[in-house]
Amino acid sequence: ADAASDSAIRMRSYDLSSTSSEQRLALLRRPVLNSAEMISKVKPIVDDVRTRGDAALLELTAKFDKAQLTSTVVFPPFSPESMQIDPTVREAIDVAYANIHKFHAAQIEQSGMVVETMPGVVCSRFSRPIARVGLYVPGGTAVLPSTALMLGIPAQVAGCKEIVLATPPRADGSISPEVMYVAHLVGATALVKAGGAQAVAAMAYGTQTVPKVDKLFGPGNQWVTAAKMLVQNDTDALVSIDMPAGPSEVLVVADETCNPAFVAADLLSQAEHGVDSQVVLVTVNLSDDAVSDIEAEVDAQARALPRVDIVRQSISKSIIVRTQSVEEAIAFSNEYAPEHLILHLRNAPAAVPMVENAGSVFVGPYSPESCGDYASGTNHTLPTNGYARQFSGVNTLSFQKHITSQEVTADGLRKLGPVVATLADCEGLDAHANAVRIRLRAL
Ligand code: HSO
Ligand code: ZN
Repeated sequence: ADAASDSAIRMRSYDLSSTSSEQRLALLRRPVLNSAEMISKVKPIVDDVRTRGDAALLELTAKFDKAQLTSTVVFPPFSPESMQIDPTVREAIDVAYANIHKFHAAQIEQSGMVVETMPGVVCSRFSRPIARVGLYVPGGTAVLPSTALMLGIPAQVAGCKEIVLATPPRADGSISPEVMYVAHLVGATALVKAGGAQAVAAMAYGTQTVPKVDKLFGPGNQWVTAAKMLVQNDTDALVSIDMPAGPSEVLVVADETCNPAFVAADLLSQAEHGVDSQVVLVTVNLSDDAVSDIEAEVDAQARALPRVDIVRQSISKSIIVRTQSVEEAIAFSNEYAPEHLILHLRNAPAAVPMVENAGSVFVGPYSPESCGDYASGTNHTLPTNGYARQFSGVNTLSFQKHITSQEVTADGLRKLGPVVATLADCEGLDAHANAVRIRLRAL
């Protein structure tokens, strides 16, 4: 064995009580992503697809995905052969679909909101689906039918009319049958065999065959993320995005009641996503021996993983932060604002009310992140990079917008009109004042 595979697979350890405020900030930081540089790299690709459409898309797919296609888009109904999957996998997808559908259907507002702000002044708010949505399902080192479920189900539940799903094809030009099956379940109206920045550009601007969408969703590598940010800023594209995405993360809080093997397994499930995955363990009053037990489990379990080479790199960049209390641990977590927060605590539910910033929370020893990644019902498209401070994960509302409305009666205008006219006078906008006074005079 070479030196690299001999060395222990371990995280760096820090004691929060003896770290300076500067060090603490460093612990909270994610590795820098050079978004400006990435945007300049994806710009030529995006421009090429925008100007040359399908021809550019086919060339880029041949170049990056090694697939020689003659057409990029497949419309439903999808052929049964393209969706042929193992029956056990099909059943698992069906259970996941049912749970995710149930949780996201519950997020639909049953009735709009109606408020009479003054007698005769009725304000209301109601939701409408975003008509055309583009869902990006990454390919790369793993096939991700789960991401197709997480993006497709809320789009379906919200009632989006066009659901365009893009994913990179395999070298033989096909899409994994699991992703095809999910595309069928969620009612995708078009399937685009393209990946990366080129897929994002195709959906943002539309091509001869790819339908143009109003909002783009989904995780992706740096290229996909940069392309989403670029098209979002182009008023010609007139497209919005779900959230700024970065490498996936987990923060695990563990006290002396934790099972070290469970904690290690949770850390590794996130570490295997990619070499840039962020894994943080925050311990609460753990003895040196208890920390060593977790470290030994991480090392042993990691060595048995097929993706050990990825895990070795992500774990070596990950940290253990030692704290003295649950309050201190959750305060650190709130500052870090993790995408996933797992609580291995004596009384995990009692810690949930203290959580201020997190994408999704996993409460207690039998709630691994994997459940939320696949099938419990919650969404796995969550804010990373500290954006859990201000962003929610993808949910049914992400596929809707709200329209407000007001209806003012004559009596209502008698009361409200003078207020509006006064404010219009104050801003020197006479036409605004006139629109009210002309009516008040007619009353
Ligand atoms: N943990 C990932 C989602 C995922 N896991 C997909 C497995 N498949 C980011 O939240
Ligand atoms: Zn995962």
